[in-house]
Amino acid sequence: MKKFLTVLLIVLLTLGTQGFSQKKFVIGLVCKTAGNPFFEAVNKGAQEAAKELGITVLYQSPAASSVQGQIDIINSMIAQKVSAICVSANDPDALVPVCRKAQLRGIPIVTFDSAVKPQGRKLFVNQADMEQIGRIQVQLLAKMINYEGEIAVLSAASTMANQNTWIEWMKEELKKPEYSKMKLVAIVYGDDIREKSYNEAMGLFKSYPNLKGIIAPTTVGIAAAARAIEDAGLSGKVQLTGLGLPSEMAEYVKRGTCKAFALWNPIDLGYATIYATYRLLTKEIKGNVGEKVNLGRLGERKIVDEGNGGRMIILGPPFVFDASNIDYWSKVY
Ligand code: RAM
Repeated sequence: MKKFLTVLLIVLLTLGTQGFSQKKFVIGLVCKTAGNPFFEAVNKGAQEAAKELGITVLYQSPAASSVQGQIDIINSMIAQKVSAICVSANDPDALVPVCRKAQLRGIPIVTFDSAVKPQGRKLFVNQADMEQIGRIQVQLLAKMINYEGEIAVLSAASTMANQNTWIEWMKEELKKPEYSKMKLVAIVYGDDIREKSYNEAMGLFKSYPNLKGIIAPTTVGIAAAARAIEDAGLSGKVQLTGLGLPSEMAEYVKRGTCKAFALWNPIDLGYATIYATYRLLTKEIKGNVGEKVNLGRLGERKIVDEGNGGRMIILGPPFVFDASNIDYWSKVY
């Protein structure tokens, strides 16, 4: 009898730890470039979510912002049979075939930050409203240059969907009468590579000696442009705004090289992306419009129609950083 009870206990304990425990999901997190502090912060939030949910997140990015590099990573994740893949895409179209291949094999694709086209994914976790992000950067720069003068955009790669959409909204904003004396003279691409972005900024100063301001809607680009402005002795002459990491921009804000810029919380973005993907894997949500998604400490968000056949959730509005708050935020991300 004693022996029987011992065996029963062992069986129950085994069932308790294996049979009844949750499936151990492995989620791939594919970012645009390795070594970009923005994605390091995204991964921090992703790992926080993974810990809370008891799952594994595999963080991988190509060395440069390469499209083929992302395709290769996704292919190898498919071969490893991961449970799902989250991607910030270097190209919205070129990644569609490999994303479809994953989905055909039962591996859902969730894009975040920079989406692939709707036919290549289940859901897009969008940091903030695209229109707002685009417009706010023009509004910030306009104030700095008194609504007058030549301006340029220093973007990431020319194929990146998030930057391209924001630039379209910048152009829309610039159509308003209050900006009639501002002229967008150039859009250049630093590919989210520090040195290339720096050189592109230097090139702008040469080609446009009357340049009054730069908008860099990329954390790599804005920090590189700030360094270029200072190295060229143009602080105060060429104004700068865009999307930056407070930790990288603090010194430039303090020296007045960049008076204000915007962003959202990349840690929360990574956290939310993993939570939303987990909810799909556990079938708590299907990814349909109107469904509520529980995002852990961030609360709930509703899935909305993107208007192009895609489905997305939006985290919140962009946030503006300036001398009044940079100290606090530079310690967070
Ligand atoms: C860069 C990347 C990323 C973008 C931020 C603002 O780090 O291009 O995709 O969202 O900038």
